Amino acid sequence: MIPNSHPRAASLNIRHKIIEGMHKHIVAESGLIAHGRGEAFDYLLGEQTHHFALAAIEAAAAMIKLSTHPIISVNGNVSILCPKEMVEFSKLSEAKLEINLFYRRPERYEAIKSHLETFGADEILGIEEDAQVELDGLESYRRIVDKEGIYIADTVFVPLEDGDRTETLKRLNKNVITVDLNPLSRTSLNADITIVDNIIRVFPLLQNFYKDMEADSARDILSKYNNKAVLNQAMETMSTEWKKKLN
Ligand code: PTJ
Repeated sequence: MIPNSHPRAASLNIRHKIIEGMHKHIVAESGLIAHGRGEAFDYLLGEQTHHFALAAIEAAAAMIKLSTHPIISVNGNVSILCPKEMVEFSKLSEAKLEINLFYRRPERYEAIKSHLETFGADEILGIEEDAQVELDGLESYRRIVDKEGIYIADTVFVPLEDGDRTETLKRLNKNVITVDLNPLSRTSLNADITIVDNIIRVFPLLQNFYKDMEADSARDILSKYNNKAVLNQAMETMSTEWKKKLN
């Protein structure tokens, strides 16, 4: 039990959610390690959403708004960290959810599906064996995708992703949006839009930008967006934010 008065209570409670998720087969064992790496970067960012992340979230809303077939790729960590907000955004934007796991085990697909259904998800792709096809040029299990989902998507939102699939999706000429606290990961470097922020803070902001955005302003926002500049600003912020603690 974590006392509410503990100065790190919020962060410790999230760790426990992730651990519980692993016991329920939603989160992969490696998901705990991935979470720890994310925590370290978030600490360097002062655990807050910065201006460069807001710019990327706004651009992501614009890209999804202008897409004809956007898909949200769902993994174990994201399912545990923000199921309600993700399902709400999927409904608002009509970007379908597709479960796509790096550590592919049938019981994880079932566990994630029923978990998301308790938060209101009604259509989840990636489950039906008959609908499965493979992406060329990718060896990991992430190559197995739904023929009604990622396979035909023009835009794929891949929060907390590994680099191989991001490179494959780009080779297949898809737009890639990611959320990754590590600005130097291969995914961050190769995505079209990299949101350097904790996924627990992203979906509500994405919803707000999305619901007030018209197609004309979406085009304007995307034409001005520069992902490399965003990554540079994230690195600069990580290398200066510590001064607030030490000085
Ligand atoms: O559920 P599965 O089987 O699909 O596996 C999911 C994980 C996350 C285990 C898998 O995709 C993986 O191993 O990912 P990586 O290569 O560790 O990359 C995850 C990235 O997400 C790292 O760069 C982390 O810094 C970042 N990250 C971790 N937690 C968060 C995060 N970024 C944003 N918000 C977080 N909460």
